[in-house]
Amino acid sequence: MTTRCLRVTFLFARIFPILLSLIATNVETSPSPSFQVFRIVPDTKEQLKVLKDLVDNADVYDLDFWKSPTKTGVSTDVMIPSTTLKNITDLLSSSNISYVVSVPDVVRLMKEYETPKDSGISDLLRSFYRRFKDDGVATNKATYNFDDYGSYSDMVNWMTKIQEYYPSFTKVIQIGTTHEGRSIVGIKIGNHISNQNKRVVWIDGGIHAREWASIHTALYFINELVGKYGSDPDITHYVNSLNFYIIPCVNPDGYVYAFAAKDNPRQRLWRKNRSKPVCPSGLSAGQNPAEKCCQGVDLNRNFGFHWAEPGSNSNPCSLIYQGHSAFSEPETRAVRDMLLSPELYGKVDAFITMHTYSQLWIYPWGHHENSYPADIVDLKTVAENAVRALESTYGTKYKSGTGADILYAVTGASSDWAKQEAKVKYAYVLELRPAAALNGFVLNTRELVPTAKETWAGIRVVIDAVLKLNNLPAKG
Ligand SMILES: *C1O[C@H](CO)[C@@H](O)[C@H](O)[C@H]1NC(C)=O
Ligand SMILES: *[C@@H]1O[C@H](CO)[C@@H](O)[C@H](O)[C@H]1NC(C)=O
Ligand SMILES: *[C@@H]1O[C@H](CO)[C@@H](O)[C@H](O)[C@H]1NC(C)=O
Ligand SMILES: [Zn+2]
Repeated sequence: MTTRCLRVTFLFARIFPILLSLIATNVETSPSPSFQVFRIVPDTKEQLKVLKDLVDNADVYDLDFWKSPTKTGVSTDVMIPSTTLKNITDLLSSSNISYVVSVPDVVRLMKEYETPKDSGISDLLRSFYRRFKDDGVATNKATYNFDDYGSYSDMVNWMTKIQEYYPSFTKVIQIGTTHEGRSIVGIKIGNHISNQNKRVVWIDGGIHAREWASIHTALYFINELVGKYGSDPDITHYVNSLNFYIIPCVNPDGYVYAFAAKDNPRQRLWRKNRSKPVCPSGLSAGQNPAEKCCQGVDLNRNFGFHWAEPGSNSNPCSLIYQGHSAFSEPETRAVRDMLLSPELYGKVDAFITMHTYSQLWIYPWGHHENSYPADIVDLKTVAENAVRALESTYGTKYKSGTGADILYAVTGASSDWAKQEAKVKYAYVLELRPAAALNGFVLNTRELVPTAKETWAGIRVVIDAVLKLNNLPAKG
Protein backbone atom coordinates (compact mmCIF):
# COMPACT_ATOMS: atom_id res chain seq x y z
CA MET A 1 0.00 0.00 0.00
CA THR A 2 1.14 3.55 -0.67
CA THR A 3 1.58 5.91 2.26
CA ARG A 4 -1.36 7.96 1.10
CA CYS A 5 -3.59 4.95 0.81
CA LEU A 6 -2.41 3.81 4.22
CA ARG A 7 -3.24 7.14 5.76
CA VAL A 8 -6.72 7.15 4.28
CA THR A 9 -7.22 3.59 5.50
CA PHE A 10 -6.03 4.53 8.94
CA LEU A 11 -8.34 7.54 9.05
CA PHE A 12 -11.25 5.46 7.91
CA ALA A 13 -10.57 2.80 10.52
CA ARG A 14 -10.44 5.47 13.22
CA ILE A 15 -13.51 7.41 12.16
CA PHE A 16 -15.75 4.51 11.27
CA PRO A 17 -16.36 3.31 14.85
CA ILE A 18 -17.16 6.89 15.87
CA LEU A 19 -19.73 7.12 13.09
CA LEU A 20 -21.18 3.83 14.22
CA SER A 21 -21.47 4.93 17.80
CA LEU A 22 -23.24 8.07 16.65
CA ILE A 23 -25.73 5.96 14.76
CA ALA A 24 -26.35 3.64 17.69
CA THR A 25 -28.90 5.17 20.03
CA ASN A 26 -28.08 5.04 23.69
CA VAL A 27 -31.16 4.81 25.82
CA GLU A 28 -30.22 5.32 29.45
CA THR A 29 -32.43 3.67 32.00
CA SER A 30 -31.55 3.17 35.64
CA PRO A 31 -33.11 0.01 37.00
CA SER A 32 -33.27 -0.77 40.67
CA PRO A 33 -31.41 -2.22 42.42
CA SER A 34 -28.10 -1.03 41.06
CA PHE A 35 -24.97 -3.14 41.24
CA GLN A 36 -21.37 -2.44 42.12
CA VAL A 37 -18.27 -4.59 42.05
CA PHE A 38 -15.75 -4.46 44.88
CA ARG A 39 -12.19 -5.60 44.55
CA ILE A 40 -11.04 -6.92 47.89
CA VAL A 41 -7.59 -8.11 48.87
CA PRO A 42 -7.44 -10.06 52.15
CA ASP A 43 -4.23 -9.29 54.04
CA THR A 44 -4.53 -11.84 56.80
CA LYS A 45 -5.76 -15.41 57.27
CA GLU A 46 -8.65 -14.06 59.39
CA GLN A 47 -9.75 -11.73 56.63
CA LEU A 48 -9.54 -14.54 54.11
CA LYS A 49 -11.78 -16.61 56.38
CA VAL A 50 -14.34 -13.78 56.52
CA LEU A 51 -14.42 -13.67 52.72
CA LYS A 52 -14.69 -17.44 52.38
CA ASP A 53 -17.62 -17.44 54.79
CA LEU A 54 -19.18 -14.77 52.65
CA VAL A 55 -18.90 -17.06 49.62
CA ASP A 56 -20.83 -19.70 51.56
CA ASN A 57 -23.49 -17.11 52.37
CA ALA A 58 -23.47 -15.46 48.98
CA ASP A 59 -27.14 -16.20 48.36
CA VAL A 60 -28.15 -14.66 51.69
CA TYR A 61 -26.68 -11.31 50.64
CA ASP A 62 -27.41 -11.82 46.98
CA LEU A 63 -23.71 -11.61 46.14
CA ASP A 64 -22.15 -12.75 42.92
CA PHE A 65 -18.48 -13.62 43.25
CA TRP A 66 -16.86 -12.91 39.92
CA LYS A 67 -13.57 -14.14 41.32
CA SER A 68 -13.54 -16.21 44.50
CA PRO A 69 -11.08 -15.65 47.33
CA THR A 70 -8.05 -17.93 47.07
CA LYS A 71 -5.21 -16.81 49.31
CA THR A 72 -4.02 -13.77 51.21
CA GLY A 73 -2.66 -11.05 48.97
CA VAL A 74 -4.77 -12.19 46.00
CA SER A 75 -7.74 -10.11 44.96
CA THR A 76 -11.38 -11.15 44.97
CA ASP A 77 -14.08 -9.51 42.84
CA VAL A 78 -17.65 -9.52 44.11
CA MET A 79 -20.78 -7.96 42.63
CA ILE A 80 -23.08 -6.46 45.27
CA PRO A 81 -26.63 -5.16 44.81
CA SER A 82 -27.56 -1.84 46.39
CA THR A 83 -30.00 -3.72 48.65
CA THR A 84 -27.25 -5.35 50.71
CA LEU A 85 -24.43 -2.89 50.09
CA LYS A 86 -24.57 -1.47 53.59
CA ASN A 87 -24.50 -4.93 55.18
CA ILE A 88 -21.36 -5.76 53.23
CA THR A 89 -19.52 -2.48 53.83
CA ASP A 90 -20.32 -2.80 57.55
CA LEU A 91 -19.04 -6.35 57.60
CA LEU A 92 -15.85 -5.43 55.75
CA SER A 93 -15.06 -2.47 57.97
CA SER A 94 -15.74 -4.40 61.17
CA SER A 95 -13.14 -6.92 59.99
CA ASN A 96 -10.75 -4.16 58.87
CA ILE A 97 -10.87 -5.43 55.29
CA SER A 98 -10.13 -2.72 52.77
CA TYR A 99 -11.67 -2.68 49.32
CA VAL A 100 -11.95 -0.55 46.23
CA VAL A 101 -15.08 -0.02 44.19
CA SER A 102 -13.83 -1.44 40.91
CA VAL A 103 -17.11 -1.08 39.01
CA PRO A 104 -19.35 1.71 40.37
CA ASP A 105 -22.23 0.77 38.09
CA VAL A 106 -22.37 -2.58 36.33
CA VAL A 107 -25.17 -1.55 33.98
CA ARG A 108 -23.12 1.37 32.76
CA LEU A 109 -20.16 -0.92 32.16
CA MET A 110 -22.36 -3.32 30.17
CA LYS A 111 -23.66 -0.47 28.04
CA GLU A 112 -20.29 1.03 27.43
CA TYR A 113 -18.48 -2.21 26.62
CA GLU A 114 -21.07 -4.54 25.15
CA THR A 115 -23.68 -2.49 23.35
CA PRO A 116 -23.43 -3.30 19.66
CA LYS A 117 -21.75 -0.37 17.99
CA ASP A 118 -22.86 -1.18 14.49
CA SER A 119 -26.33 -2.65 14.69
CA GLY A 120 -28.12 -1.59 11.56
CA ILE A 121 -24.95 -1.70 9.47
CA SER A 122 -25.31 -4.03 6.51
CA ASP A 123 -23.06 -7.04 6.07
CA LEU A 124 -21.73 -5.47 2.88
CA LEU A 125 -20.65 -2.26 4.60
CA ARG A 126 -19.17 -4.27 7.43
CA SER A 127 -17.10 -6.46 5.13
CA PHE A 128 -15.95 -3.28 3.36
CA TYR A 129 -14.90 -1.86 6.72
CA ARG A 130 -13.16 -5.12 7.61
CA ARG A 131 -11.14 -5.01 4.43
CA PHE A 132 -9.89 -1.55 5.27
CA LYS A 133 -9.33 -2.35 8.89
CA ASP A 134 -6.85 -5.01 7.87
CA ASP A 135 -6.45 -6.60 11.30
CA GLY A 136 -5.89 -10.02 9.83
CA VAL A 137 -9.27 -11.61 10.53
CA ALA A 138 -9.66 -14.31 7.89
CA THR A 139 -12.64 -14.12 5.58
CA ASN A 140 -14.72 -16.97 4.27
CA LYS A 141 -17.87 -17.05 2.19
CA ALA A 142 -20.05 -17.15 5.30
CA THR A 143 -19.72 -13.79 7.02
CA TYR A 144 -19.77 -13.16 10.76
CA ASN A 145 -19.25 -9.95 12.68
CA PHE A 146 -16.20 -10.53 14.85
CA ASP A 147 -16.32 -7.00 16.28
CA ASP A 148 -19.35 -7.79 18.43
CA TYR A 149 -20.92 -10.44 20.61
CA GLY A 150 -23.33 -12.50 18.56
CA SER A 151 -26.57 -14.18 19.53
CA TYR A 152 -26.74 -17.98 19.74
CA SER A 153 -28.81 -18.15 16.57
CA ASP A 154 -26.27 -15.91 14.77
CA MET A 155 -23.53 -18.41 15.48
CA VAL A 156 -25.59 -21.48 14.64
CA ASN A 157 -26.70 -19.91 11.35
CA TRP A 158 -23.13 -19.01 10.56
CA MET A 159 -21.89 -22.57 11.16
CA THR A 160 -24.73 -23.87 8.99
CA LYS A 161 -23.70 -21.52 6.18
CA ILE A 162 -20.09 -22.66 6.48
CA GLN A 163 -21.21 -26.24 5.98
CA GLU A 164 -23.18 -25.23 2.90
CA TYR A 165 -20.18 -23.47 1.37
CA TYR A 166 -17.50 -25.97 2.43
CA PRO A 167 -19.08 -29.43 2.64
CA SER A 168 -15.86 -31.25 1.78
CA PHE A 169 -14.17 -30.28 5.05
CA THR A 170 -16.83 -28.98 7.45
CA LYS A 171 -19.89 -30.51 9.05
CA VAL A 172 -22.29 -29.10 11.63
CA ILE A 173 -22.67 -31.41 14.59
CA GLN A 174 -25.32 -31.50 17.25
CA ILE A 175 -24.03 -33.09 20.43
CA GLY A 176 -27.18 -32.86 22.53
CA THR A 177 -30.30 -30.98 23.52
CA THR A 178 -30.62 -28.67 26.51
CA HIS A 179 -33.24 -28.48 29.22
CA GLU A 180 -35.05 -25.76 27.26
CA GLY A 181 -34.86 -27.78 24.05
CA ARG A 182 -32.02 -26.03 22.26
CA SER A 183 -29.55 -27.97 20.19
CA ILE A 184 -25.97 -27.81 21.39
CA VAL A 185 -24.37 -27.13 18.05
CA GLY A 186 -20.74 -27.28 17.03
CA ILE A 187 -18.75 -27.92 13.92
CA LYS A 188 -16.36 -30.61 12.78
CA ILE A 189 -13.54 -29.38 10.55
CA GLY A 190 -11.25 -31.78 8.71
CA ASN A 191 -10.55 -32.56 5.10
CA HIS A 192 -12.30 -35.70 3.88
CA ILE A 193 -14.99 -34.88 6.36
CA SER A 194 -16.30 -38.41 6.72
CA ASN A 195 -12.87 -39.77 7.68
CA GLN A 196 -13.23 -40.87 11.31
CA ASN A 197 -9.70 -42.18 11.68
CA LYS A 198 -7.78 -38.97 12.10
CA ARG A 199 -6.56 -37.73 15.46
CA VAL A 200 -8.82 -35.18 17.09
CA VAL A 201 -8.53 -31.75 18.71
CA TRP A 202 -11.57 -30.75 20.81
CA ILE A 203 -12.23 -27.11 21.69
CA ASP A 204 -15.22 -25.75 23.57
CA GLY A 205 -16.38 -22.49 25.14
CA GLY A 206 -19.33 -21.02 26.98
CA ILE A 207 -19.93 -23.76 29.56
CA HIS A 208 -20.41 -20.81 31.91
CA ALA A 209 -23.09 -18.55 30.50
CA ARG A 210 -21.53 -15.22 31.38
CA GLU A 211 -18.10 -15.91 29.87
CA TRP A 212 -18.94 -14.48 26.48
CA ALA A 213 -15.42 -13.92 25.21
CA SER A 214 -14.75 -17.67 25.38
CA ILE A 215 -17.58 -18.26 22.89
CA HIS A 216 -16.37 -15.55 20.56
CA THR A 217 -12.84 -16.94 20.69
CA ALA A 218 -14.01 -20.43 19.69
CA LEU A 219 -15.86 -18.90 16.74
CA TYR A 220 -12.70 -17.10 15.74
CA PHE A 221 -10.81 -20.42 15.66
CA ILE A 222 -13.45 -21.85 13.32
CA ASN A 223 -12.99 -18.82 11.11
CA GLU A 224 -9.21 -19.25 11.04
CA LEU A 225 -9.43 -22.91 10.03
CA VAL A 226 -12.14 -22.41 7.43
CA GLY A 227 -11.02 -19.05 6.06
CA LYS A 228 -7.37 -19.99 5.62
CA TYR A 229 -7.84 -23.55 4.42
CA GLY A 230 -6.32 -23.86 0.96
CA SER A 231 -4.37 -20.60 1.15
CA ASP A 232 -2.29 -20.82 4.34
CA PRO A 233 -0.04 -23.91 4.14
CA ASP A 234 0.07 -24.55 7.90
CA ILE A 235 -3.68 -24.24 8.35
CA THR A 236 -4.24 -26.43 5.31
CA HIS A 237 -1.91 -28.98 6.84
CA TYR A 238 -3.82 -28.89 10.15
CA VAL A 239 -7.15 -29.43 8.44
CA ASN A 240 -5.76 -32.17 6.21
CA SER A 241 -4.07 -34.02 9.06
CA LEU A 242 -6.50 -33.70 11.97
CA ASN A 243 -10.20 -33.47 12.80
CA PHE A 244 -11.28 -30.48 14.86
CA TYR A 245 -14.45 -30.60 16.94
CA ILE A 246 -15.32 -27.09 18.06
CA ILE A 247 -18.34 -26.45 20.30
CA PRO A 248 -18.40 -22.67 20.81
CA CYS A 249 -21.27 -22.66 23.29
CA VAL A 250 -21.81 -25.71 25.50
CA ASN A 251 -24.51 -23.97 27.57
CA PRO A 252 -26.81 -22.26 25.04
CA ASP A 253 -29.75 -21.90 27.47
CA GLY A 254 -27.53 -20.00 29.86
CA TYR A 255 -26.05 -17.88 27.08
CA VAL A 256 -29.40 -16.99 25.53
CA TYR A 257 -30.62 -15.98 28.98
CA ALA A 258 -27.52 -13.87 29.75
CA PHE A 259 -27.42 -12.39 26.25
CA ALA A 260 -30.99 -11.14 26.60
CA ALA A 261 -30.10 -9.11 29.70
CA LYS A 262 -30.49 -5.49 28.74
CA ASP A 263 -29.92 -3.66 31.99
CA ASN A 264 -30.12 -6.50 34.46
CA PRO A 265 -26.68 -7.45 35.79
CA ARG A 266 -28.05 -10.45 37.65
CA GLN A 267 -29.15 -11.91 34.34
CA ARG A 268 -26.09 -10.78 32.38
CA LEU A 269 -23.79 -12.36 34.93
CA TRP A 270 -25.65 -15.68 35.05
CA ARG A 271 -23.16 -18.54 35.33
CA LYS A 272 -25.10 -21.80 35.64
CA ASN A 273 -27.57 -23.60 33.40
CA ARG A 274 -31.31 -22.97 33.47
CA SER A 275 -32.55 -25.95 35.46
CA LYS A 276 -35.72 -25.93 37.53
CA PRO A 277 -35.42 -24.30 40.96
CA VAL A 278 -34.20 -26.72 43.62
CA CYS A 279 -34.45 -26.16 47.36
CA PRO A 280 -31.69 -26.87 49.86
CA SER A 281 -34.07 -29.06 51.89
CA GLY A 282 -34.88 -31.20 48.89
CA LEU A 283 -38.51 -30.05 48.85
CA SER A 284 -39.70 -28.67 45.56
CA ALA A 285 -39.96 -24.94 45.15
CA GLY A 286 -43.00 -23.45 46.85
CA GLN A 287 -43.61 -26.33 49.30
CA ASN A 288 -42.02 -24.37 52.08
CA PRO A 289 -42.55 -20.67 51.40
CA ALA A 290 -39.93 -19.72 53.98
CA GLU A 291 -37.21 -21.53 52.08
CA LYS A 292 -35.14 -19.92 49.39
CA CYS A 293 -34.81 -22.16 46.35
CA CYS A 294 -32.47 -21.58 43.46
CA GLN A 295 -32.10 -22.32 39.82
CA GLY A 296 -29.23 -23.72 37.80
CA VAL A 297 -26.33 -26.12 38.06
CA ASP A 298 -22.68 -25.18 37.62
CA LEU A 299 -22.01 -27.44 34.65
CA ASN A 300 -18.29 -27.32 35.31
CA ARG A 301 -18.85 -29.02 38.67
CA ASN A 302 -21.17 -31.68 37.28
CA PHE A 303 -18.71 -34.03 35.55
CA GLY A 304 -18.18 -37.48 37.03
CA PHE A 305 -14.63 -37.34 38.29
CA HIS A 306 -14.14 -36.52 41.97
CA TRP A 307 -17.70 -35.23 41.77
CA ALA A 308 -19.09 -33.56 44.92
CA GLU A 309 -15.76 -33.42 46.71
CA PRO A 310 -14.51 -30.19 48.30
CA GLY A 311 -14.24 -27.68 45.45
CA SER A 312 -17.92 -27.69 44.59
CA ASN A 313 -21.12 -27.18 46.56
CA SER A 314 -24.27 -29.18 47.30
CA ASN A 315 -26.39 -26.09 48.01
CA PRO A 316 -28.55 -25.28 44.95
CA CYS A 317 -28.19 -21.60 45.80
CA SER A 318 -24.41 -21.75 45.48
CA LEU A 319 -22.79 -20.39 42.33
CA ILE A 320 -20.84 -23.64 42.16
CA TYR A 321 -23.77 -26.00 42.76
CA GLN A 322 -22.69 -29.42 41.54
CA GLY A 323 -26.16 -30.79 40.66
CA HIS A 324 -28.00 -33.69 42.30
CA SER A 325 -25.74 -36.31 40.75
CA ALA A 326 -22.76 -36.50 38.41
CA PHE A 327 -23.93 -35.88 34.86
CA SER A 328 -27.40 -34.85 36.02
CA GLU A 329 -27.37 -32.18 33.30
CA PRO A 330 -28.04 -32.68 29.59
CA GLU A 331 -25.15 -30.39 28.64
CA THR A 332 -22.54 -32.35 30.57
CA ARG A 333 -23.97 -35.63 29.32
CA ALA A 334 -23.71 -34.31 25.77
CA VAL A 335 -19.99 -33.59 26.16
CA ARG A 336 -19.40 -36.92 27.90
CA ASP A 337 -21.32 -38.98 25.35
CA MET A 338 -19.59 -37.31 22.43
CA LEU A 339 -16.11 -37.86 23.85
CA LEU A 340 -16.88 -41.48 24.73
CA SER A 341 -18.56 -42.24 21.38
CA PRO A 342 -16.89 -44.63 18.90
CA GLU A 343 -16.39 -41.60 16.66
CA LEU A 344 -14.07 -39.93 19.19
CA TYR A 345 -13.01 -42.26 21.98
CA GLY A 346 -9.31 -43.06 21.88
CA LYS A 347 -8.67 -40.48 19.15
CA VAL A 348 -8.74 -37.17 21.01
CA ASP A 349 -5.28 -35.81 21.81
CA ALA A 350 -6.28 -32.33 22.94
CA PHE A 351 -9.26 -31.10 24.96
CA ILE A 352 -9.29 -27.35 25.40
CA THR A 353 -12.13 -25.75 27.32
CA MET A 354 -12.29 -21.97 27.47
CA HIS A 355 -13.51 -19.70 30.25
CA THR A 356 -13.01 -16.10 31.32
CA TYR A 357 -11.36 -14.42 33.17
CA SER A 358 -7.87 -14.28 34.81
CA GLN A 359 -5.38 -15.05 32.02
CA LEU A 360 -4.45 -18.56 33.04
CA TRP A 361 -3.39 -21.65 31.11
CA ILE A 362 -4.39 -24.50 33.38
CA TYR A 363 -3.49 -28.18 33.28
CA PRO A 364 -4.52 -31.18 35.46
CA TRP A 365 -5.14 -31.95 38.18
CA GLY A 366 -7.63 -29.35 39.28
CA HIS A 367 -9.24 -31.42 42.02
CA HIS A 368 -6.39 -31.39 44.51
CA GLU A 369 -3.29 -29.36 45.24
CA ASN A 370 0.15 -30.85 44.52
CA SER A 371 -1.43 -33.61 42.49
CA TYR A 372 -0.25 -34.31 38.95
CA PRO A 373 -0.84 -36.84 36.17
CA ALA A 374 2.04 -39.10 35.13
CA ASP A 375 2.78 -37.12 31.96
CA ILE A 376 2.80 -33.78 33.76
CA VAL A 377 6.11 -32.77 32.18
CA ASP A 378 4.60 -32.95 28.67
CA LEU A 379 1.50 -31.01 29.71
CA LYS A 380 3.55 -28.38 31.49
CA THR A 381 6.05 -27.95 28.65
CA VAL A 382 3.37 -27.50 26.01
CA ALA A 383 1.44 -25.11 28.28
CA GLU A 384 4.53 -23.00 28.85
CA ASN A 385 5.31 -22.87 25.14
CA ALA A 386 1.70 -21.98 24.40
CA VAL A 387 1.81 -19.15 26.92
CA ARG A 388 5.02 -17.88 25.35
CA ALA A 389 3.40 -17.85 21.90
CA LEU A 390 0.29 -16.16 23.26
CA GLU A 391 2.30 -13.49 25.06
CA SER A 392 4.43 -12.74 22.03
CA THR A 393 1.32 -11.61 20.12
CA TYR A 394 0.49 -8.49 22.19
CA GLY A 395 2.42 -8.94 25.41
CA THR A 396 -0.61 -10.20 27.37
CA LYS A 397 0.72 -11.98 30.47
CA TYR A 398 -0.53 -15.45 31.36
CA LYS A 399 0.24 -17.76 34.25
CA SER A 400 0.28 -21.54 33.88
CA GLY A 401 -0.04 -24.34 36.40
CA THR A 402 -2.59 -26.78 37.75
CA GLY A 403 -5.96 -25.31 38.66
CA ALA A 404 -5.62 -26.39 42.26
CA ASP A 405 -2.12 -24.93 42.61
CA ILE A 406 -2.65 -21.54 40.95
CA LEU A 407 -6.34 -21.00 41.72
CA TYR A 408 -8.18 -23.36 44.04
CA ALA A 409 -9.34 -26.96 43.97
CA VAL A 410 -12.26 -27.54 41.64
CA THR A 411 -14.07 -30.88 41.48
CA GLY A 412 -16.40 -32.24 38.83
CA ALA A 413 -14.77 -30.09 36.12
CA SER A 414 -14.74 -31.16 32.49
CA SER A 415 -10.99 -30.97 31.96
CA ASP A 416 -10.01 -33.34 34.78
CA TRP A 417 -12.71 -35.70 33.57
CA ALA A 418 -11.45 -35.50 29.97
CA LYS A 419 -7.93 -36.30 31.09
CA GLN A 420 -8.90 -39.24 33.30
CA GLU A 421 -11.97 -40.79 31.70
CA ALA A 422 -11.78 -39.72 28.04
CA LYS A 423 -8.02 -40.37 28.08
CA VAL A 424 -7.07 -37.11 26.41
CA LYS A 425 -3.38 -36.27 26.75
CA TYR A 426 -3.42 -32.48 26.44
CA ALA A 427 -6.35 -31.36 28.60
CA TYR A 428 -6.34 -27.62 29.25
CA VAL A 429 -8.59 -25.02 30.82
CA LEU A 430 -8.04 -21.49 29.58
CA GLU A 431 -9.11 -18.42 31.50
CA LEU A 432 -8.98 -15.65 28.92
CA ARG A 433 -8.73 -11.85 29.29
CA PRO A 434 -8.77 -9.80 31.37
CA ALA A 435 -6.35 -10.56 34.21
CA ALA A 436 -6.62 -8.09 37.01
CA ALA A 437 -8.48 -5.46 35.01
CA LEU A 438 -11.59 -4.23 36.70
CA ASN A 439 -14.19 -5.13 34.10
CA GLY A 440 -14.13 -8.91 34.65
CA PHE A 441 -16.59 -10.78 32.47
CA VAL A 442 -17.61 -7.61 30.67
CA LEU A 443 -14.92 -7.48 28.00
CA ASN A 444 -14.96 -4.49 25.70
CA THR A 445 -16.00 -5.47 22.18
CA ARG A 446 -12.80 -3.79 21.01
CA GLU A 447 -10.77 -6.47 22.79
CA LEU A 448 -12.61 -9.40 21.25
CA VAL A 449 -10.48 -9.92 18.16
CA PRO A 450 -7.14 -9.36 19.94
CA THR A 451 -8.19 -11.80 22.68
CA ALA A 452 -9.10 -14.45 20.13
CA LYS A 453 -6.02 -13.83 18.04
CA GLU A 454 -3.51 -14.19 20.87
CA THR A 455 -5.29 -17.27 22.19
CA TRP A 456 -5.11 -18.87 18.74
CA ALA A 457 -1.32 -18.39 18.80
CA GLY A 458 -1.28 -20.51 21.97
CA ILE A 459 -3.68 -23.11 20.58
CA ARG A 460 -1.41 -23.61 17.55
CA VAL A 461 1.34 -24.74 19.91
CA VAL A 462 -1.00 -27.44 21.23
CA ILE A 463 -1.96 -28.46 17.68
CA ASP A 464 1.74 -28.72 16.80
CA ALA A 465 2.24 -30.92 19.87
CA VAL A 466 -0.57 -33.20 18.71
CA LEU A 467 1.03 -33.51 15.26
CA LYS A 468 4.36 -34.34 16.87
CA LEU A 469 2.78 -36.85 19.24
CA ASN A 470 1.48 -38.74 16.22
CA ASN A 471 4.66 -38.45 14.17
CA LEU A 472 2.86 -36.32 11.62
CA PRO A 473 4.85 -33.71 9.67
CA ALA A 474 5.18 -30.42 11.52
CA LYS A 475 4.47 -28.10 8.62
CA GLY A 476 2.37 -27.93 5.51
C1 LIG B 1 -29.81 -27.98 34.33
O1 LIG B 1 -30.33 -28.34 35.55
C2 LIG B 1 -31.30 -29.37 35.77
C3 LIG B 1 -30.99 -30.16 36.98
O2 LIG B 1 -31.11 -29.41 38.10
C4 LIG B 1 -31.52 -30.28 34.63
O3 LIG B 1 -32.63 -31.13 34.89
C5 LIG B 1 -31.72 -29.43 33.44
O4 LIG B 1 -32.01 -30.23 32.36
C6 LIG B 1 -30.52 -28.53 33.15
N1 LIG B 1 -30.89 -27.38 32.44
C7 LIG B 1 -30.50 -27.18 31.21
C8 LIG B 1 -30.41 -25.80 30.79
O5 LIG B 1 -30.23 -28.04 30.46
C1 LIG C 1 -28.86 -6.01 56.22
O1 LIG C 1 -28.95 -4.99 57.16
C2 LIG C 1 -30.26 -4.61 57.46
C3 LIG C 1 -30.22 -3.39 58.35
O2 LIG C 1 -29.33 -3.60 59.40
C4 LIG C 1 -31.00 -5.78 58.08
O3 LIG C 1 -32.33 -5.42 58.38
C5 LIG C 1 -31.00 -6.94 57.12
O4 LIG C 1 -31.58 -8.08 57.69
C6 LIG C 1 -29.58 -7.26 56.68
N1 LIG C 1 -29.63 -8.25 55.61
C7 LIG C 1 -29.06 -9.44 55.68
C8 LIG C 1 -29.21 -10.32 54.50
O5 LIG C 1 -28.45 -9.80 56.64
C1 LIG D 1 -8.98 -3.05 63.21
O1 LIG D 1 -7.97 -2.07 63.20
C2 LIG D 1 -7.94 -1.28 64.38
C3 LIG D 1 -6.91 -0.19 64.20
O2 LIG D 1 -5.80 -0.62 63.48
C4 LIG D 1 -7.64 -2.18 65.56
O3 LIG D 1 -7.65 -1.44 66.76
C5 LIG D 1 -8.71 -3.27 65.66
O4 LIG D 1 -8.42 -4.18 66.68
C6 LIG D 1 -8.83 -4.02 64.33
N1 LIG D 1 -9.95 -4.93 64.38
C7 LIG D 1 -9.93 -6.18 63.90
C8 LIG D 1 -11.19 -6.97 63.94
O5 LIG D 1 -8.91 -6.68 63.41
ZN1 LIG E 1 -15.95 -20.38 33.81
